[in-house]
Amino acid sequence: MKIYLNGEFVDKKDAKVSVFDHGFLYGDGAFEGIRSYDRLVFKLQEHIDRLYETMHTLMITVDLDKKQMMKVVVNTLKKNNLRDAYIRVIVTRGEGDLGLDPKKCYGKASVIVIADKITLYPEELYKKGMEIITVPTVRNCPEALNPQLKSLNYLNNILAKIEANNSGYCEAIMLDHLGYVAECTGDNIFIVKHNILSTPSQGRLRGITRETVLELAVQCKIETRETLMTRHEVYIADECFLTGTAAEIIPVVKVDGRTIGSGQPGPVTNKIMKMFKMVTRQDGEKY
Ligand code: PXG
Repeated sequence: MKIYLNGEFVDKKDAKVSVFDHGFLYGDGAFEGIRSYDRLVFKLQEHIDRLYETMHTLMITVDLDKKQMMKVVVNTLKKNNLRDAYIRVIVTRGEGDLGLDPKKCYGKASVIVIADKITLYPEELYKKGMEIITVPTVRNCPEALNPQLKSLNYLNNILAKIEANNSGYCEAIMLDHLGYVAECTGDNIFIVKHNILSTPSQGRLRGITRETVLELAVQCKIETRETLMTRHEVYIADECFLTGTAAEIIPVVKVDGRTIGSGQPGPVTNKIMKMFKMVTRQDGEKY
């Protein structure tokens, strides 16, 4: 495996960053998770745009412009000869002293691109649907650490994941600081009620898979809403599913012990899953 590290491709065993890198010391950095299907990188421009938006707010600059960054992603895939891949782009603040002050970082921002495979949930759950719970850890409030930032500081989500794991579940709903449904630990959430597809309007990452699903729904004339969502609305939904680059689209059939709809993946979920599979193999940056 060849990893892109600050301008060169190195072997996995040599892909190392300094212990003084503030990405390591403080989670001070940004990242993206991208997928490619059949030698097409899906929504590459959108992922790179979001990466640069996170970097803009974190005030991290890199030597590469967006076009060059996209080229690095494509070259990493070519170098590793991967047809279908999960790509992780990481930008850290770079090396500094032991204080948290970014002003004292003397190093350049580090840019790392890894192309590998990923499976988040067991394959059978994509057919049967999964059971999830709501966990006590609340999603970061926007005034503290905005969930729109895809930063290297993911402890909020990791704490929620630990709570899910401790209760025997592999995914969990996180509420926002007001008690509304925000998202899951690494996925956005959708519900279907009376053929209307809804997803939380706030407190969550603006997921690129989420945006794609909203577009696909419009294409097949399904009404969509971005709205405040309560747990009650999830419990009484006809269908529920989660979306994310790593997870793709996965049906949910039980939430906090309440069966959702028929207890099986519903027709809207199945339709959106089918369309997503098609679009990911048709659109994208060829390599
Ligand atoms: N919400 C959060 C909090 C995420 O981290 C998504 C939604 C989905 O966004 P996209 O743009 O991918 O549709 C994400 C991204 C993991 C893992 O191991 C998950 C993500 C990122 C990194 C790791 O579960 N999901």
